[in-house]
Amino acid sequence: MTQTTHHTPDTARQADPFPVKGMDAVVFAVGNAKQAAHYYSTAFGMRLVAYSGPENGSRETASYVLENGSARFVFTSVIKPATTWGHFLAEHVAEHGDGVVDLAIEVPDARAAYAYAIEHGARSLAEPYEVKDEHGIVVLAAIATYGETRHTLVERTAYDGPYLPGFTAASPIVEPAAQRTFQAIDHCVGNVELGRMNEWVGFYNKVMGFTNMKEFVGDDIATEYSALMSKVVADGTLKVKFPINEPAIAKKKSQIDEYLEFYGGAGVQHIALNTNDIVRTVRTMRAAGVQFLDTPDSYYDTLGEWAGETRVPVETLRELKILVDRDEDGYLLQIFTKPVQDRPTVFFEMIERHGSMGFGKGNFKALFEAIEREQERRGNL
Ligand code: TYF
Ligand code: FE
Repeated sequence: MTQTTHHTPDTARQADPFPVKGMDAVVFAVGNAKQAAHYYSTAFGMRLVAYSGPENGSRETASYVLENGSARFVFTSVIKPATTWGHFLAEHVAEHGDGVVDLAIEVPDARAAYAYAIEHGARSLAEPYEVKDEHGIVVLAAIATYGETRHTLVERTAYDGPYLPGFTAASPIVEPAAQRTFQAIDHCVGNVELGRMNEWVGFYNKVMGFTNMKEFVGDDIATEYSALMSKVVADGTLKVKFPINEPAIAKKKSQIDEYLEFYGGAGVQHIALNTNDIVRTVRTMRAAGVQFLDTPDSYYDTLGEWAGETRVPVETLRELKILVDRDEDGYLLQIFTKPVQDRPTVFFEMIERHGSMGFGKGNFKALFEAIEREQERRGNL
């Protein structure tokens, strides 16, 4: 069953088969979580809120929990593998480099969500279990998605601690900026192997009852310039949005093929983060050394003709290389970082929405040309 969601459908509220509260966390397995926590504090403006490591009883792994508004990232690295989980994480980093192991979803009832998912064909990675400490109880379960990525289903209604039982509260690594650089996770994108996009879209349709959003990149755009196909699935309230990309056979080597080659298979490609002041966000992040994709001046010369007026003067957009897209619902401003590790794999998007619930389809040409310039510089085109 494939449905198309334009806005929140009325039917979704009546009988949501898989209710979600939102993204719980994006969990990264990295080679050096201590330094990653520093980068996401100083360059992305996040705040360290919780920690687990040898000092509080976790001898196998160290995990740093960073937040910005409702967005939560967890960086885990292995100190000394002892269990299956430690070995899995160590091998994950060896094979994929720094990357996302878990797109954790907060649900009101983890047992019910897990049961629904398994009934509808999900592969189990962890049956529902409880973890508890003095802050309360969290119920967790996990199912597999593309590549070696998982969705942990997190029920935290009986818990008031800093992240999960076993974690202790921690203070920011540096003095946090007065204003946030971003405040929520907008969407999490997966790259899957050639010809498997529809299979994974079907997975989310069946296993989570997610429906397809109207924006997609099909054959037409793919062969013209993008070298990828893309569809977006979302829960009925649009709090969790997962675009899925696959490579397309085009004139040039697909950026998705480059990712699959260097990541070693399917995985998370980019995380988009909501800001309500993208100009301030980009200035702050650039000043802290974050590198963004370039956009040629020609993009801004014709911008007014099709994008119309936005909150931000074109000259400021041009200065900072921010992209604009407009549809019947409104507009959005967006920009993409370069990959944030040496492998050309995971990157981030900053997005400021004004009505539009799209993903920047109008920018695909400019964006993909910018990505291809980078691919060429890396010798992968
Ligand atoms: O999430 C999206 O669909 C947009 C567009 O390699 C996009 O951010 C799609 C594929 C890609 C980069 C951006
Ligand atoms: Fe995106």
